[in-house]
Amino acid sequence: MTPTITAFERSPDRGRGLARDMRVRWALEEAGQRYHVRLVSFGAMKQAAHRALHPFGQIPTYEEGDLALFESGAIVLHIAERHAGLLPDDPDARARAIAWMFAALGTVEPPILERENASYLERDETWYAQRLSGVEDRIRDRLGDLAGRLGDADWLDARFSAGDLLMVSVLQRLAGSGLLDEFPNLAAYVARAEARPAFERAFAAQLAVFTGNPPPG
Ligand code: GTB
Repeated sequence: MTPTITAFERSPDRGRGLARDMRVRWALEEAGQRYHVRLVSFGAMKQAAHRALHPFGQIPTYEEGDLALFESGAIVLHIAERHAGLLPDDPDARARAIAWMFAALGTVEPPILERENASYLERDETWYAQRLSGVEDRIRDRLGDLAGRLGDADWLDARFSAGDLLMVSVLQRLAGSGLLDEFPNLAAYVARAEARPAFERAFAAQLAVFTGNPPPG
């Protein structure tokens, strides 16, 4: 059965791929799965019909037969568990890949989101510069540890996995901040992931929502 995901009808980033439907699209492309996309407006996201799928009135959601899921991490894990390509078969390697998924969402993403929220909501405060500097130092701590672990490797644990997919999705949110450039191996890691054909297909598909030029096929 072909799943249906939801995405913004109009994303504030205008197709830069920063909204969280992108990680789900990317996982589906890595898994070689076709999918439908239902675009939702900000108003519709808060209506009962969408809240039945997503208790917090957000995107992305994932529907497949009787199954309805929310939370991008849970959706990527579901796709990875049911299709080859995103989790290793070896049980220990699989557990480590899942640990990296949690690390991306639970350890690396929070200070990055804190920075984003501060820049949206607190930019005009007198103490903004000091707050930003503190948050950026916390991000640097995480990036430094991650860069140390990645070293010269291509991926976090031998082969590309859903752990890399989520970690890269999180790091991409630093685009334009200059923070990633302080860690050349992490910048190269993101670029390597973005060069994957599955990423390129997913990116083109989400961009097409804004340009009105659907990719062929
Ligand atoms: N933890 C949830 C998950 O991982 O799925 C978080 C879901 C979430 O934050 N969804 C956002 C949403 O629906 C879209 S992705 N927001 C609307 C609302 O809460 O009312 C966050 C996002 C939005 C826009 C950009 N952008 O334009 O750059 C980037 C990221």
